[in-house]
Parts: sequence; C-alpha cells; structure tokens
Amino acid sequence: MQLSEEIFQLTQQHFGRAPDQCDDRQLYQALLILARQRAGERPAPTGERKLYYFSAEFLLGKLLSNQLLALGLYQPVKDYLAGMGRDLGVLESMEPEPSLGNGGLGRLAACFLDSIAALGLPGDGVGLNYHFGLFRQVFSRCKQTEEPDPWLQPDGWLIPTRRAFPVSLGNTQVTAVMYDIAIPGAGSGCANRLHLFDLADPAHAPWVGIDFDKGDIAHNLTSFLYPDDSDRAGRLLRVYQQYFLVSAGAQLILAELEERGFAPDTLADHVVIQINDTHPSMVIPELVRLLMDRGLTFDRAADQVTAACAYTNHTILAEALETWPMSYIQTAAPQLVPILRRLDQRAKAAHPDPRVAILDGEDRVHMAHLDIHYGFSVNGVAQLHTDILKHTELKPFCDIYPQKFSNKTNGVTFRRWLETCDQPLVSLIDDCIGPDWRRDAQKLEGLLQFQHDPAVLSRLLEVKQQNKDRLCRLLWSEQGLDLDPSSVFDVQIKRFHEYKRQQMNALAVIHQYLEIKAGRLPQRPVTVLFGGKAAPAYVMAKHIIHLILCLQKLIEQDPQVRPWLRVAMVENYNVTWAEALIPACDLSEQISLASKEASGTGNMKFMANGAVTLGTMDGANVEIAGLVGEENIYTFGASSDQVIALYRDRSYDPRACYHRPQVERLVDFLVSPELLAIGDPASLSTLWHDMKSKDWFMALLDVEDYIRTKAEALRDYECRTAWAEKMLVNIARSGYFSSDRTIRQYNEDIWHLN
Ligand code: NBG
Repeated sequence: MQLSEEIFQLTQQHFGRAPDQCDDRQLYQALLILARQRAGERPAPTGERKLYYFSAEFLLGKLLSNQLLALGLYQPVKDYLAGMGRDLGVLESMEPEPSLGNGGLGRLAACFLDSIAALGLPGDGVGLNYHFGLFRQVFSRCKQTEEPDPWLQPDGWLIPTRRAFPVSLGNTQVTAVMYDIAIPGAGSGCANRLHLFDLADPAHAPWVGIDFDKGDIAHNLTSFLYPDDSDRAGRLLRVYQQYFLVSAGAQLILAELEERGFAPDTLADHVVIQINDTHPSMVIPELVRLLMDRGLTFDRAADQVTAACAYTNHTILAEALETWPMSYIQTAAPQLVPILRRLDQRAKAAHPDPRVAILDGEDRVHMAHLDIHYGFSVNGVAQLHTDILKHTELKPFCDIYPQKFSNKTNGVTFRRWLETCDQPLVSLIDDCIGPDWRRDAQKLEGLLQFQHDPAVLSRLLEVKQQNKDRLCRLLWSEQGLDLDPSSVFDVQIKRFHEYKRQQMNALAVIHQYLEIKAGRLPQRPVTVLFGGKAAPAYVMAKHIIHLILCLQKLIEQDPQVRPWLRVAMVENYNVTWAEALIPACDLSEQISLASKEASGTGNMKFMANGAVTLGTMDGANVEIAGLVGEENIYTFGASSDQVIALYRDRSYDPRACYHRPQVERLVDFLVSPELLAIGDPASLSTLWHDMKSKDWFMALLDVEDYIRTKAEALRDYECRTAWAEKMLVNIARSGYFSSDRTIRQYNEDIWHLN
C-alpha cells in the first residue's frame, strides 16, 4: 500500500476524517501508529547467541523521527506532510519525551540499542517502566525544584505483551508484566525490543496516577528513577527496584532459552548479558538461583552465569560504585542472601586478598566486585578510563584476571545526533561527499578535502548561524529567553556534578563580568549556555545551579554588561533540548577534572555538529584531541596523572590556590553584595566556603589556565575562516565516535552474536 493511502486509512479509522482534516495531535497519533505497526511487523535478528542489555536507564528521547528514519519512512513522511503544508517537527513536539534516564549512561544505552538493531544483531534492552521517571526541573527563585514527570500516555509507544513473571519482594509476591518498545534497525530490515517491566496491578497501569507514600513499596516500585537515596527508605526502594528488574529479566531470559529449545545448562552458549554499570548486578545471583531451581548444582550454575555475563564500568567515583548492606538484601530479596554468601566464599577461597572481596568486613556487598568475579568481561568506556581501571582503580582485579579487561570507547548514533538533529549540516555534507557516511561514519573523513575550500567553509558558517537562529527562536518561544544569535555560543550541558565543574565555568563568567565592568570589552558578545539537572539530594550541585541562575539574573539587570555577556540556563534540560543546543554550539565545554569523567558522550555529539572543544585531557576528550590534532581543540589543566597523584598524596591545597590574587577575587564574588542581593546568602556562602577550603574537584587548580585558554579560543573565533576549518576537521574526524563502531567492537570482542 502507498504511504499516503496507509495514513489516510489510519486517520479515517481512528478519527473519522482525512489527514488534511486532522489537527496536529491526530496526525501525530496516526504516524505513531504507522511506525509502531511497521516496526512490529519486522522480524527479530537471529544468531548463535542473543544479547540482553540490562540497564536501569534508557534515555530514549522522542521517538517518532528516529523510528521513521530507521523504518526508511523519514523522508517520505516529511515530503508527504510538506505536500499538505505540515511539518514533522511540529507534530513531534506533541510527543512527551520518555523519562527513563538521567544522563550519559542512559543515553549511551539508547544509542547502543539503535546501533545493535541497525547492525542486525539480536539484542534486546531490559529495563523498568518508571511512570514518572526522572523529575521535571522547574526554576523558582533562582533554584531548582523538582516535579513528577508523568510522561506515559495511553496508546503511545509501549506495546503490551503477554509476558508476566512472579517476583518475591521481601514477603510480598508481585507480578512483573512486560511492555515493549520496538527498536527497528536502520537499513537492517529487522527490529529488536526494549523490554520494560512494570507492576501488574491494573489500578496502577502506567498512565494512572499513583500515591507516593514512601513506605508503600509495591506502589512506588516503578514510580521514579533513582528514588532519593539520602535515607534508608529511599535506599531500600532502590534495592527493591533493582531486584524487580533483574528477577523479571532473568526469568525472561530463561523462558526464551527454553522456547528456543535449549537446556538451562547451555545458557552461556546462547545468551550474553551486558550489565550496564552496577544497578543490574543482582542478575548474577538471581540467575544462579533460578538455574539451581532448574536442577543445576551451585558450581555449574555459577560457571554458566560467569560465562554469560559481561560488565561495563562507567565511573571511578567512589560514591557511584554501589555497595549494599546485606541487611537490605535480606529485607528486599532474602532468597538471594544464601547465594551471595556462597558466591563470596567461592571467590574468597580462590582469591583471599581482602581488596577483591565481594562481602567486606561490614557485610556490605560490593556490586562491581561481584560482576568482575562472576562475569567474563569487564570494560571501561574510553581508553584513559580503561587504563585507570586497569592500573589504579581495579588493579588487584586486573592482576588476577588480565584477560577479562578491555576498552570499548563510547559512541553515539549519528542517526539521531546528526541526521535528524542537524539537517542544514546534513545537506552540506551530502553535497560534499554524498550519502555514504550514513552507513559508515568514517567516510566523513572525505570532508577533509574541503578543508581549504572557501565556498564550503562559508556554507559551514552559514549552517551554524542557521542553527543558532533556530535555537534562539526556540528558547524565546519556550522559555522566554531572548538571546543574541550573533554572539559566540559557549555551551555546557550535562548533569550537574562537582567533578564536571560547572562551578569553574561560573568563575570564568565572573571573570568576564568583572572585565566588562572594568571597561575591557570582549571582541564579540558571548553567551554562556548551561543545561542540566542536579540529583534532588545533591546539595552542593544545587548550590552551583543557584550560583549560575543568580549570575544570569545579575547580568540581565545590568545594562553595561548585558550587551557583551549573557548567561542562560535552560530549564528542564533533556534529550530534546540537546538536539537543539548541540547543532547551535560554537564552543563545547568538557571541563571535568582529569581522570574523573569516564568518557563523556556529549563531547562526541558536539564535535560531529561542528563545535570546537574546550576541555581537559579527560575521558574521550583525549581521543578527540588525538583525532583532530592540537590546532583543532583547546585543552588545558592538570593531567590525570597529576590529579591522581594529588589525591593519593593528599597534597592538593585549595587555600593556596584561592590566595592567588586573580582567583581570590573571583571566588569572593560569590559573597559580594551584588550577588547576595539576588541570591540566597546561605547557599552562596556555603558554596564559597566549600570552594576555598575543600574544592574536592580542584576547580581552583585549573581555573586560571581555563580562563586563559577560553580567551585564546574566543580570539581565534574572530578569524572566521580559520575557525571554520577547525569546525570542518572536527566533523570530518568524528566518525570514529559512531556507536556503530562501538557496537561492532563489543560484538567482535565480547558478544559474538552472529
Ligand atoms: C557516565 C560517565 C560518563 C560516560 C557515561 C557513559 C555514569 C555512572 N557514568 O563519562 O560519567 O560517558 O557514563 O559511559 O553515569
């Protein structure tokens, strides 16, 4: 059937009218149904082994455009709509963004699902269907407040299934039901699935509101992603969630294994489980338990599970390396306790070194240690991160199991992060090198032949300007921010965390502010854009947001500074905002304290969209620098070796850094009369004290070098042709960061799917 006929039938059937009589919402709904049906008809890829990608987060972003693209319908639908004077972007703005993730780890999982399907590999995601997901961020009096984000809608992307599994949570029996989102692969003709488990109780169907009584575990189980873990009830709720996810997921794996006609003791021949950070680590003891129920001995079960499970580490921050008191597991999943104790004893018998123990002296379970002993693969997410894991953080494990460790540098799907989010740039690329880069992103290197082509370079600058204009229109209509599109767009968008050092960027803003006040004007106005959420219980990150919002307000009120410097913090930053901000960015801020950002993936998206990086030699920035060469990136700051030594020797002295004259006046501005008149004195002075006396992530160590380097970048920006060359080299060299490349490597080295 013709596309137009199919859409006609759908709108007739659902709304009793022809497409051109439908309003935007109806037309959106018809396209959603079309995509859902087409994806649902596609066969699943086949292979020797099937992958299950277990993750607490899948940060999908809006789905319509990407689903249409994967189904080969994106351009036909756009053309069809254009014929009616309608616009796909407007229709898609109806779609609430699924709130199933938080940051890079969840967005990586979504990119991976996209690439796994595009490569035709058999691999499904396994996660939870949080009804309210991560909170919606609202600014009020220059502070972040949190609201529930009820993103689920009846007749959306979720496909109900018949799968249901019993799960024992403490002494309550609940039923996990499974919803699916189809993941069609671009160019592969197949589709995988993202399985999202939820509670069965129909009174708590996904789109029905529920109550938030904290003690009511069964009702809260799938309400929120990362419940506030600042108290015991919140932490326990996380353990319940994790167990619910892995128990349902493990039962699914065994059910599918049986349906494929294989015996439980051949698990590892047919299944591989990628454990995305430690949130799903309890899948290991749960599978051992379920295999023992099916007649395997403990040792045989443990061997099968070890040969089937692979673990990805995404951070070296101690606070993010989960350890759970055994008493929590005793409460939430007592059936796992004897298994965990046996797994621990078996590991201890072979490796008595207390540094590698699963259970420590306080009866806490170290989830990463469990994964490393009882998995066949451990990987980091960028070369530097993997080196730090092997030589420092996880060295005792690497000494025992060197063959388990490998690096898999992260990647992003260019289908979302270039093809659908930056169409002006895509047209330019197509005109230069044709469409083949879509299948093989390395082909973007073909752009290098245009590095000195004035026509291409000036078109590249025009493309960037178009994207900046578009962002300005969007920020004005959605958030009432009226920005200057002719200013330099200097962008830092990511979760708020002290190690990512938004506070250091704020100090650079203060520096620029003081310069302008002193009559030293920049060559061109600068707009410093921020976006990101702070975890609700992360007090210091909230102080940093407060500081930035206060600076924004201070400058807005200052007619002397405002024409030259603006600060704009985007409210409720999410994937959809990223898709507008990244193509519009000139300078990409990747300024984490070296050694602390495992990889970063925003850095790769910016690069592919022609932004130039201002960054530390951390995470994947190191690989970006290697690819583009030092004249096409701005790096600064202490090296990871220096930072690791400073921590090891406890020799970092924030007070000494603070007392450097240039630094002191910037830090002291936090408690200046100007700022105190706007902000909350308690919040600002807490941040001020912390910065001078603790500065755990060494913002004051690098701030001068940072300010110097940023000034250099802004100077270079004025030579527009030379800058356009840098942009072009960045785009041309970004192909390495395609998640298709990353997934090929996972498949070749770890999964061996087909
Ligand atoms: C994050 C790292 C990022 C990395 C993503 C994806 C966690 C625990 N880790 O640097 O901070 O890019 O994972 O690997 O969210």
